[in-house]
Amino acid sequence: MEDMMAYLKDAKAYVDSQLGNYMNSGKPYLDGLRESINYTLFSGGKRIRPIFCFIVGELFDVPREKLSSLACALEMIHTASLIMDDLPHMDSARMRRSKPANHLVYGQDVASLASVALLTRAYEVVMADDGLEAPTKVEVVRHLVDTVGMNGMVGGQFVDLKFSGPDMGHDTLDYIHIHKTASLFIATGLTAAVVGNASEAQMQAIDSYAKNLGFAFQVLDDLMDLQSSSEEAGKSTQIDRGSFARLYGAEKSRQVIQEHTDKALESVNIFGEKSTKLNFLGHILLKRRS
Ligand code: GRG
Repeated sequence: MEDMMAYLKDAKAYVDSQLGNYMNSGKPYLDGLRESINYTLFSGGKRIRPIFCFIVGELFDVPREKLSSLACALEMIHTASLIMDDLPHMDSARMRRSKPANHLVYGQDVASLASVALLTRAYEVVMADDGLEAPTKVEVVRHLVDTVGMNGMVGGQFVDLKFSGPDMGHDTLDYIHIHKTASLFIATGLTAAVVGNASEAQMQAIDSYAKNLGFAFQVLDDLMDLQSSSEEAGKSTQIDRGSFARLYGAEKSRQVIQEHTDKALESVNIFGEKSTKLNFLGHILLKRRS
């Protein structure tokens, strides 16, 4: 357990330093834009997606350095989505990562550009990575654009904005959670597996792990949104529209979180002892408080 906590700390520090390398240069005119991007990018995210990416890489003996651009790209996409999600015409959130939301500091105009710039930078850093073979890069970027676009996070956000509410059905809520949140977990697992030349059966196992864990992650997020203060959660709470906890209550939410986490862990049994870190990740995500 102690070893794993040290592993997480070390992996997070590595991601932070690599992100710093990707974001520290540019034309002087753009200082204000870079400041806005870096404000949210370096404000204490847990770096769960990059860490998950490294853990999947380890299943196939892919060193962390080879996954550096991909891991950072995943964090960039995630952070871009947080900045956009917080905007007044979306969730209108006031707090993110324990600080005022990006648009409250830099304005809606700059925050919108920061989100799009960060999203675009994600694809750039993967495409510019000479350590990845060209066909691998194409496959990875294909996964990433599918994940972000209409059939992924953008679609999930649209359905959340337009169709969520107290009368929504289970299918609508499923659609939102899978597309808004689980899809980036799935892309994380599958892109790392692509770099590791995983077999079809291994891809399926990772897909199922990521989908179930991503779903459980969002339901727990909903529960925290309902039950925590914004200081505890480090972000605005009580604003979620498509919320499992709001629709079905705390008890059912906890049951669903446990069931999906169990399913996730079961899916990766095929990796034998190598699944230890995936199991650990499942357990700490289940226990998180922010
Ligand atoms: C990709 C720019 C872009 C847009 C896509 C806005 C949007 C469309 C989608 C919103 C997706 C979203 C914000 C989903 C919520 C996912 C979630 C539970 C986030 C919290 O993740 P943590 O806990 O946060 O990992 P930290 O701050 O630790 O990184």
